Amino acid sequence: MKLFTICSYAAVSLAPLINAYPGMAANMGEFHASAKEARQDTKQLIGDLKTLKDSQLTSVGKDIKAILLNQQNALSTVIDTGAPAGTPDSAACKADLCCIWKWISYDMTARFNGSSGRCTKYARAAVRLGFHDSGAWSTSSSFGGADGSILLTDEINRGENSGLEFIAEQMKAWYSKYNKYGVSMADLIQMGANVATVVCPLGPRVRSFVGRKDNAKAGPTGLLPSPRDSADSIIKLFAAKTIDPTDLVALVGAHTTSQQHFFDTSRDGDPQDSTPGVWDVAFYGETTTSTPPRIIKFPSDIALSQDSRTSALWQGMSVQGRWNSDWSKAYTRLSLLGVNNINDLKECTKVLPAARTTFVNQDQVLLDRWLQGEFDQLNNMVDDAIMLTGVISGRSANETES
Ligand code: HEM
Ligand SMILES: *[C@@H]1O[C@H](CO)[C@@H](O)[C@H](O)[C@H]1NC(C)=O
Ligand SMILES: CC(=O)N[C@H]1CO[C@H](CO)[C@@H](O)[C@@H]1O
Repeated sequence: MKLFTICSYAAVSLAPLINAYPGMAANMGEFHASAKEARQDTKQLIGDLKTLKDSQLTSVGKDIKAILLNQQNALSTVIDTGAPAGTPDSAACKADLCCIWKWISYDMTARFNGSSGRCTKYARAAVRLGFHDSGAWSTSSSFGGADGSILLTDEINRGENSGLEFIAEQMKAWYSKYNKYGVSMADLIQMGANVATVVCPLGPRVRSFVGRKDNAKAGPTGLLPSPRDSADSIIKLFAAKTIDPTDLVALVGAHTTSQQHFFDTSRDGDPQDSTPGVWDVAFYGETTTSTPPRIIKFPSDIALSQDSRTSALWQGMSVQGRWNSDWSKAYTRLSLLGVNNINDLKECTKVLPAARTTFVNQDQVLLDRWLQGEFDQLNNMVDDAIMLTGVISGRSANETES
């Protein structure tokens, strides 16, 4: 039988970058450029934190306020590696708020982790779903945001949500399983995004809060971006959600994991950078340089990489530790849009799996050929092992008898 031989390893490590961030000499140029940009940003408070006095804040309220004001990041290594306190129906589990979330985290992790070591299409779609639920909100909305409405109403059928159907079905199945334990759809969606992010190799482990309220009313329309929008309209659209250029540039970096299906239906499965399913920073650099033919770049991403308000930030974000830290703050804000009980939320970060700070891409040789346009049949198999003997049999010089 012909077997594919692994003859090239692309290894990346996050750890040295974290140690180097933010002030080490090598990164100083980029850091200063973006720090200057960042000073022009105005960090706004949202929800109940806009009116509560410091003396009224809970410890979660204080931490979220500091994250929103850019005074601390939202990364955490706090982890509970033990088994849950009991089965979901047990008294022990009911007595421990995060117990049910531990079970949910197990279910989600199994769904989000691909056998290639990359994260699956469910993981990527879960991150996008988190954005599309909370993003249906602006400062002039009296409803909407991270309220579960994308799945509790027919919001999911809006054109901008194409491609989210399968994660919608999965999330509704989890809701049916866990809502009886008091879990809201809004929290399930946002926890889903945070589990997905950290299951993607190199992804940040973002502090995760629960206690959002569901809303059975569809969110306001016209508040999600199109890939053909100009940089100016996207910057303004996000500004109206209190998301400044730094947060915006960090958030669109999620396209590093992406494989599009509907932007160009004739190229189903084509990725937005050379490493789909990996939470690396390749996307930022590759958006501005020439890349293999299978990679599709959204015009909106190119526009943001070039606009005078975002181009220096785009360059600065291409340092893994910087991006993960900025992502954690930006996503915390995004995940709380429209939430008016932030001070009453509870923290269950400890249920998230451990971050994976290194990734060895064992099938890079085959991936590289796929990126050049070979092996269409792999488009929807990149998540799972791409080392498929049948697919490449007889076609590759990089084979060996075994
Ligand atoms: C700035 C404006 C944005 C535009 C115009 C945009 C547009 C798009 C488009 C067109 C797709 C491909 C959908 C498909 O054809 O299947 C996509 C995928 C994706 N987007 Fe965005 N997006 C934006 C911002 C964001 C943000 C803020 C996030 C997360 C916080 C995000 C997360 C994702 C993810 C994870 C995918 C991959 C989904 C998959 O692989 O199935 N995007 N986006
Ligand atoms: C995901 O799978 C990889 C192996 O492919 C494994 O090393 C990793 O620990 C798994 N991640 C989680 C969170 O279970
Ligand atoms: C046809 C092909 O993909 N050949 C590659 C085999 O592997 C060597 C070393 O990894 C590459 O240099 C060839 O391009």
